[in-house]
Amino acid sequence: SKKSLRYHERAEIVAHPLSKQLLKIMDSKQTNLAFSVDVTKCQQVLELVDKVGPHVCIVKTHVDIIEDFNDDFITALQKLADKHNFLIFEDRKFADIGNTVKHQYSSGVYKINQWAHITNAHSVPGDGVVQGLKDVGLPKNRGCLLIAEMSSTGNLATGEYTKATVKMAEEQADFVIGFICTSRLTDDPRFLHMTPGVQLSAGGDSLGQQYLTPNIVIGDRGSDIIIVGRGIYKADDPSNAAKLFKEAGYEAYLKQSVD
Ligand code: S5P
Repeated sequence: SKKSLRYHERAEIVAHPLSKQLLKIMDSKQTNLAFSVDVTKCQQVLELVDKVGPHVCIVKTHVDIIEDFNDDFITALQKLADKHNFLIFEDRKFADIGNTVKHQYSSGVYKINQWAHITNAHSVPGDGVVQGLKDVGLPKNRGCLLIAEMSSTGNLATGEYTKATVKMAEEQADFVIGFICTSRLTDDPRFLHMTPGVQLSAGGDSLGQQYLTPNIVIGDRGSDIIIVGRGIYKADDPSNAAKLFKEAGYEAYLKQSVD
């Protein structure tokens, strides 16, 4: 298992203001939990986020699954982000040429760069995808995660692809703040590692998702942030479930970090 710096120490080292802000939130709220609120009605999203907000550093959205999406929803989500002190991450997984993703990020119905602190992209198009997003993201102090690995069975983001993705991030570290991954990929403390596919016991779903526990992800695999969807929003008591994930993730962090 790999040792890492404490959040407050990393907050001093990182250059991107968003990474600094995120690490400070993680330090003060004692959480490395990101909540993936994958439900399909605005009201459901907002109610869940208000309950779970005290326990998380990030709320991750898939706005394109929301049936009654409207601009008031974004205003309400931003209010909750202020109230509970978390960042908003739109899990858009951009994967086209630079010129196209630039418009997908800033135009259309969702105008993601106007409200999402963080978004993410596949590295498969080459670094033009980052350049395009950066054009309209950096002026708003946004940050991007590159998808270096995936949690699903049979995925192709492995080996040389993962390595090339890390290199792409290193070359554009003014905008790329970290990775979606299943384990730590670099010891460079600037990069935040975020791992989906997390439940309180290992397993999977019927569509290829694979689950690891907070202790394995943070403790053994050296990731920084656990991303949890169904483990929280399908629970009878989402707030209590989030509290359990928060405690498990934070305990694993304390065990593997150096003071
Ligand atoms: O490789 C990945 C990358 C992502 S961002 N595997 C994933 O599962 N995700 C996302 O994490 C996925 O789109 C979903 O929003 C969340 C996992 O949800 P859960 O319900 O399985 O915890």
